[in-house]
Amino acid sequence: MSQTFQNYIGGKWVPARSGKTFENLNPATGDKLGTFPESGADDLDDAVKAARGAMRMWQLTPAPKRGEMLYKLGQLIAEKKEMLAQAATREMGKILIETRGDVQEGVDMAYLAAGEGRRMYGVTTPSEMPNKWAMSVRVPIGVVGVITAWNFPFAVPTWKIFPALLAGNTVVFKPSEETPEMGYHLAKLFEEVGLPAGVFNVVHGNGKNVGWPMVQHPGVDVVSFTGSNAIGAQIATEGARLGKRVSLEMGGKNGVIVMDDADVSLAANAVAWGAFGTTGQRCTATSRVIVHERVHDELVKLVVQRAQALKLGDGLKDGVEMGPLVNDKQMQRVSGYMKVAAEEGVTIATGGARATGAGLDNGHFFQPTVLTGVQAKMRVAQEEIFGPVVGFVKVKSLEEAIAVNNETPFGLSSSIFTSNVNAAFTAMRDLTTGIVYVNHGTTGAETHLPFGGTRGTGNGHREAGHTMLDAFTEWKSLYVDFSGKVQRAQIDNN
Ligand code: UN1
Repeated sequence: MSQTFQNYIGGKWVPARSGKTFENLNPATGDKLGTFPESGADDLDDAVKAARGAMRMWQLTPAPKRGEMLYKLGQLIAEKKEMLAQAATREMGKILIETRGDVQEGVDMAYLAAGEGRRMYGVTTPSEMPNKWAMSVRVPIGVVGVITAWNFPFAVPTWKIFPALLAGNTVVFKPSEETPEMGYHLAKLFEEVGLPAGVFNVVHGNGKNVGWPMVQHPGVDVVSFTGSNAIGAQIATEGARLGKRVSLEMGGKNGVIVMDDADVSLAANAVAWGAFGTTGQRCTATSRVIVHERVHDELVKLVVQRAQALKLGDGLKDGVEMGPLVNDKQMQRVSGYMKVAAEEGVTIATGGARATGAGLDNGHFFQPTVLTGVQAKMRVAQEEIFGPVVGFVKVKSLEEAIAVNNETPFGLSSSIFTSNVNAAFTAMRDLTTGIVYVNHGTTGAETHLPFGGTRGTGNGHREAGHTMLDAFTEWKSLYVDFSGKVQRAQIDNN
């Protein structure tokens, strides 16, 4: 039942001008799911023109009205949650309870952004002069280009697209070519709620032919990107050269600290969920456990048990607990890190190889993997693997644990398990990541708090939460002088 899909440009469904297409495959079964336009710079240009054409009308639509549209969209997403979750599982592999969560984040984000339509607060402040009035307001920037990854094919685009639209920008969206169907569904939902033509556009295709022309297009004012550091760095460099606003969300190497006073069984469950959920393909995935030597062996034993008990398979099937990696490239990458682990003298306590057997042979399945004897500076403890692999680093104290956690090129999420309130507050103060959890794993950020990280994880921006509009608005300061005189500020007002 493979279907043919199209781009959504200026309110119309159109193929790529070149007529080229690509296939969308199910990573669990290898089945063909659909054919999508393999677009190029010409299609992108059409979409940017449509977005620029709709800009003025959309900016002049009152923000509460823009918000109402997002509210209706949220309701529609909620109604279609199961259909959307199944589509997401089919095209990227994670299990249904996780794709339901992914879609639910879209609902939450729609309601959050909708409410913001009736706030969008500016700041008023007194003027330093008599009979003069001053305030500052947020204004939209123009056309926002959105480029996202496949691991959260619904939630992450909504963190960017909903605030951008609410603020009065128009959007051109390039979904990941691994998850194009979710991009199609989002456009279809916007069409159904009656979003005016050109306000939201989708162009399918790869990074080279669509993403890069989007970064370079003079009609795109802001680029919001979630993906790898290598690509993010290129976008930042090019964006700086062209004077664009660039918001980047990139990798993680998230650590869970487990102290000797922790509930070890709780920590083991959290580590297993954080490391193997979404098959480890989250930027917030737990990839390091920084554990006090007194509870190390007990924790390793419990996490290994949980890893070995996980049922792998097609995420649409009942009882399956972990789906496949998204494609063969990821399989090569994760397998490659097993060689690195061996070279570094790390012990593979469980897993370490492709998973095979009934129902697994046509998919990209990898065994849940636990590495022990990892040292803080090893490549397996420093580089993002993006698979179901977690490494244990043994430490002797809280200070050492915090130092180990902080010494990576990334700074997205971290966590501490402890029953000592002083240790918890010390960690909250000293862990240098954008998100810190206490007695909770590294995944599961909520949409109404800022999302993002330090160091190589980003470039200072935070998505969602009360920071959701920052990447997508400029500040405008307004002064009104009603004194009837020329009043001169600062230097000569005595
Ligand atoms: C991502 O992996 O890009 O906090 C985002 C979490 C999710 C978001 C992950 N809500 O794990």
